[in-house]
Amino acid sequence: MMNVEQRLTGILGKSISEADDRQLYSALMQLVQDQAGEQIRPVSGRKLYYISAEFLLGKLLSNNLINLNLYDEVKECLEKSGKSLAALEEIDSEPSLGNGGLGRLAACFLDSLATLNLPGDGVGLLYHCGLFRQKFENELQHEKPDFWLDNNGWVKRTDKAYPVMLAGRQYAARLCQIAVTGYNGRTNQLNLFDLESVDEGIIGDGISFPKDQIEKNLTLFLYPDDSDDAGRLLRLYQQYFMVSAGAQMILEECAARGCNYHDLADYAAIQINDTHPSMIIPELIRLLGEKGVGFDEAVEIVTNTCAYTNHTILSEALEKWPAGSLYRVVPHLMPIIDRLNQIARSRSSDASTAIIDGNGTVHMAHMDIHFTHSTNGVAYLHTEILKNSELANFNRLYPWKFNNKTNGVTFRRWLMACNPMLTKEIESRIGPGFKKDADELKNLLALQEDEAALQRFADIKAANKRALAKWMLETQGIEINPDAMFAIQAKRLHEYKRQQMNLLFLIHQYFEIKAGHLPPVPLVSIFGAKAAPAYTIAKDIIHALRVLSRVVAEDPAVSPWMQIAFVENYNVSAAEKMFPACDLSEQISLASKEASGTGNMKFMLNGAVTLGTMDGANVEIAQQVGGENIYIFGQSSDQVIRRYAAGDYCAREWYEGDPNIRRAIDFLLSDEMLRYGSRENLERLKNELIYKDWFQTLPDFNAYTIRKLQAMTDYAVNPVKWRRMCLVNIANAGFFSADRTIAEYNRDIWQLG
Ligand code: 26V
Repeated sequence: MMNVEQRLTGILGKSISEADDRQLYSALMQLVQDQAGEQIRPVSGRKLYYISAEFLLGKLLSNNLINLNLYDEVKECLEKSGKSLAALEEIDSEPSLGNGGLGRLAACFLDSLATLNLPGDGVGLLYHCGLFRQKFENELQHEKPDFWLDNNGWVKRTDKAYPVMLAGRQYAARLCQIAVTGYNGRTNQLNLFDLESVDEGIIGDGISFPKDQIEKNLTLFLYPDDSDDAGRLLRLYQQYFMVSAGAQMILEECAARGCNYHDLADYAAIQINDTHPSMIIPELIRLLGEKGVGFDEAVEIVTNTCAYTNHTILSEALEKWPAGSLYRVVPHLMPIIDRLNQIARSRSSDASTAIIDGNGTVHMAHMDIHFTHSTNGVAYLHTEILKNSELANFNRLYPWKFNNKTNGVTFRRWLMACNPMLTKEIESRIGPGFKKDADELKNLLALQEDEAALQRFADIKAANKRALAKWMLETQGIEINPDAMFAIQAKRLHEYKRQQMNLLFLIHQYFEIKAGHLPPVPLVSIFGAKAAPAYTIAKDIIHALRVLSRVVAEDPAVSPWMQIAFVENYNVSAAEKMFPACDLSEQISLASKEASGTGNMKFMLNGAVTLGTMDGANVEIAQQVGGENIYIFGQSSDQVIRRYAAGDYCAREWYEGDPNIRRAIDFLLSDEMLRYGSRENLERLKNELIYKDWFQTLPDFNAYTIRKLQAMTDYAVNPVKWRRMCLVNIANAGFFSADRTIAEYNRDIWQLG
């Protein structure tokens, strides 16, 4: 067996010190791909196809090196020749094929499947530009295309293509693949389809482009703006392109392994990630029909093969399409969807469970629940809400289909790769077993009373905070105080996640500091968030935070006590710097609205304490660590659901009745804010908070403020207690390993291999 140095020089045709960084990067990629190729295993039995519109992979170089056990050797061998792995990681571009949690979850699942030696491929789309790159001009978000594909060698084009009919015309879906390595496991594939005639030259200002030229724009962007009809239609075209090519590929692979189509469910398990791939149900029925399988049998086969995961209860995010749009884009599917609707209606007289409602709207989630054998939510509370309120009518019809699979994250990326110091420290205390069996982290609990050990963990946190501060200065031009407490809220910008409540807290603190009521510790509030391009209020919230950041920074009475850093273009790479450096993890969604959250798990794993509502997986984090190791506040999901049902929430009463709230909201239009901010944006946000506040920020404001100040006090006056809380959080994070989640999916839904 050749060592890394011999293999690299073999590929390079020269010594490592003679090669430049680009050559080294390519050679390393070659080495990884060769090694990954050797871990490909033949499939016997059932194979999983995880079909998803998003896979938010993040950079792949270090991740693959870790999984293939090459990381340390490569790093050392490069350093010996005066080269740095970090410099090569800079060359690696981040595949930005996702928006947030849903896409990142899919990426974590692929990692765990390969690690657990399970045969499971991803199926999705190869977006040339993926999610937009965020730029700020005058503290306002602007969107720019991200040409990540241009210098990314991980994607391999194959010679396979599948014909797909869109609006009566045929297009070719080219299969491209990214190898997915497991940690000491097997190699699976991420199969991404691309339309080769896509033309990046049609991109105009920002991320604008003509929405009606399918042949040029189909796989250009992730989630093209769906604020108008043309954008929505394009999304439908994308979805069908993905599922039709995917379904053909799945049938072809299964047939090659001996499947006669009648026994498809013995060869394939298909997991439908949210409703974006739901059309795979009628498409498979159609294709099975072409193979000679009768309609009723095809319906049964597809039901047994497919399972559906729901990721949100927000009604605006539950996909519904006008039947007219489907007739236009996929006329050949509509007769099948009509028949499925008839079957659905024959199973229940309850019109609310129909696939096509009285207005001719097609409800994708309804089709999923009727015609798959499993519907799961992504955290305990979320699944309970699905069963008891949002989908109660379906739960009465098919109680056996509903199940919970609490989300998890891969510890390879979110601990080992992003926090090497902590990983090493854990390993020195409890051995390396936790890398494969996350539950072993529990052994850290033995260190709870060991003050020297607690100090060591605190030193690592401090070093990670200094590293983040350095990165902030170098890449964002923001200087932050590494000795302050770091509170981080990093996630997509959405009103239900309530970044605006954090904003109101910060304004409140600004007033308190100016009045001489100094906090127990200086606080650095760090944000990372992109807003959907057409989501006006979300952009207004970002604007207000960025403007406030400047107001605070230039006030010498305030800036020693608080700083606000809003990171530009938050993505996986930025996240990897932020999670290890966090003291307080902000998980402050309105209870009942965040299906799970996964950032909450990553912060916990890296030794942050959660400040959160009893929402999503926060509920289970609280259960794991115990109430004394988490800061919980706010209304319960039951209270929120009752308040919505009663329809009696009036934001204005809170604004008028609470002087602190009024002072904070009024400040949005103060001279200080208007100095840097835009009146139009700030005024719109102010009015939204007073007259709508759809996600009940104001009723939770005081509880949030009190809990956050309590956390700051504990941090400042009782460091040993604080450090113990951090340790208890790390020690109890094992439950949130995606390995556990995937093992449960496999046990209850897939039964692979
Ligand atoms: C999508 C949209 C699109 C239209 C505008 C409003 C809106 C609001 C939310 C969404 C989210 C779609 C589904 C999603 O990303 N869900 C997230 O899935 C994560 C993985 O299960 C979970 O941790 C997050 O709580 C959940 O929000």
